[in-house]
Amino acid sequence: MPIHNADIAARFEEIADLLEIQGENPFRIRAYRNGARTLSDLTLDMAELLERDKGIPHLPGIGKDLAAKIKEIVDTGTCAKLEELRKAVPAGVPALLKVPGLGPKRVKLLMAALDIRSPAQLQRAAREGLVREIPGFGELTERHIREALEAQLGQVKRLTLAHASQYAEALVDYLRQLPEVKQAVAAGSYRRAKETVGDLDLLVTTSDPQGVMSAFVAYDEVQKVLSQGETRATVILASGLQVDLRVVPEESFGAALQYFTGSKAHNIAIRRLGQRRGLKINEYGVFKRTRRVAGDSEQSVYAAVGLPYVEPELREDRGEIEAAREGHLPHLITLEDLKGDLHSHSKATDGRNTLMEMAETAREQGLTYLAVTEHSRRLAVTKGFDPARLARQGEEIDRLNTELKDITLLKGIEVDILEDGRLDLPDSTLSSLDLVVGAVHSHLALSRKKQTERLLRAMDHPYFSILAHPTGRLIGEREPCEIDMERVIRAARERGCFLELNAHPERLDLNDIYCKMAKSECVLVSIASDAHSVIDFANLRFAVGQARRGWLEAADVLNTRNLAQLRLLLRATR
Ligand code: DGT
Ligand code: CA
Ligand code: CA
Repeated sequence: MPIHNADIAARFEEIADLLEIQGENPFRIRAYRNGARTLSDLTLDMAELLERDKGIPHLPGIGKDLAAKIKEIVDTGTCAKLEELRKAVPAGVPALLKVPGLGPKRVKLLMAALDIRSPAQLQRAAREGLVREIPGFGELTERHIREALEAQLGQVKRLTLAHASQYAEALVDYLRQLPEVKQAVAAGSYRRAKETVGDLDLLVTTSDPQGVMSAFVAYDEVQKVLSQGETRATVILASGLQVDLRVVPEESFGAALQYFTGSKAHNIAIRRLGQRRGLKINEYGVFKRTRRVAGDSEQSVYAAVGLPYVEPELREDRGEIEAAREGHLPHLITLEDLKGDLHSHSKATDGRNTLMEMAETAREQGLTYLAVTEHSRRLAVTKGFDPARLARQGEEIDRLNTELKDITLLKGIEVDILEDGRLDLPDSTLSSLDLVVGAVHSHLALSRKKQTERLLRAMDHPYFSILAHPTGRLIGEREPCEIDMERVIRAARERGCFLELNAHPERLDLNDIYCKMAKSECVLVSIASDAHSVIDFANLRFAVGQARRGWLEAADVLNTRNLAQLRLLLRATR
């Protein structure tokens, strides 16, 4: 196996990580990291040099000691120092370092706080909610760790909500049209509108359980039947989605729906409330000793423990039970509350439809305004706008607005936020627009401090209105940028600008937790399609689902305002 510079650099990084976990001298740690960086930037191939007996040249950060180790690694694939360190730390710890998002600092904390020494132990702790309790970790970090581990250990393949919905809706429709089926619904994380779905949990009431079971496993898309009983079956669809189907008696439907909607944490809390009242709650009903006291509807289950109905999106044991008890449940936003959309693209840049087509489709979906926000020039691949093209589009929008009925196009831009927080277009250009949406598209890997300050500086511009897809994450593909979101949200409040919840199925950014954080700081959220074609407006419903998971009400969302109110709010940001 040929050893490349990148391999040597990786060994050095590993040495540095292990030294850091051992609490070694920071100076020595830095020496290995510097050496690794020099090697990765180098075009001279070390193995080749050594093979030709050239020796290792003088390089910044590579002294005698590291040069000897380079030779050792080229010759043997490893070095004594690394092997010694690997023996000195518990066997699972190097694997912990490979979990995305975990560096030596965090691994050290995990070892100290929870005595975690392997990915399997970490997974257990994350599932039990212990990781979030460690100072500096929190709920979101715990979730990222859990998801990274699941992906790494290859245990589940989670689909995005939008992706899952295509399969779920077709399958539920298929079941509903069977004559013997009374009710068919998808419960589980899907009903809670979680951004990714592990498997689908379907519930059916019927006069003929056997008939439903046979029809279910005979569904076109079923690729594999994992199990099939009298009232329960599990299959895998061609898409890879696993589906559990349960037939439940009608008098248990509410209890089953409540149980299988979850989340597990929410259910445990509800059951505990029941226990205090001497009630037993399970998927069959609510029981006092052996007598059924509730369970035909979900309302009846909640009523039995003294609570009003709790919307599925809230059922995560994140305070909804206390809120329900005190009568403070939010009145969640619905898709119909949206009056307009504040982020869209057209053919003029990287979209696929004309402004007219976009406007008419938006109107058909009940929207009364649509902001056109093309990319700015820095994003050359998208044919981003310079000031002249932006001005020309402005004239076109004026013309279209005289023709359009019941919908108004707003003049906007999705201006690129440069690495230092400046915007890609001058104030003189931005000042002519109705709104300015700012977005980060490059340098996503800046340090937390730099990335945060970059956003704060961008938001400080006098014409900045909305921060688009604030963390830059792509679900299952790209981790969110390192950002101090609390600071960003507080800055948005002080500055009087807004944050976006982008409806692109892989973005859904802000996520639920950050939406709730924004709400608690009274920062309005713009629920925006980021449509690049007329079909993308349909994604708004997934963003509304995420917003509901974030406890948002219509009043917490910017684009539930009518056009006149919106204009006032936008003007006030200046
Ligand atoms: P997923 O499929 O990973 O996206 O997430 P869920 O929430 O759909 O979880 P799943 O499919 O394992 O189970 C569906 C629901 O069934 C879950 O949300 C709550 C309920 N459930 C499952 N196992 C348990 C359990 O052990 N205890 C309780 N109380 N509820 C459970
Ligand atoms: Ca599920
Ligand atoms: Ca399941």
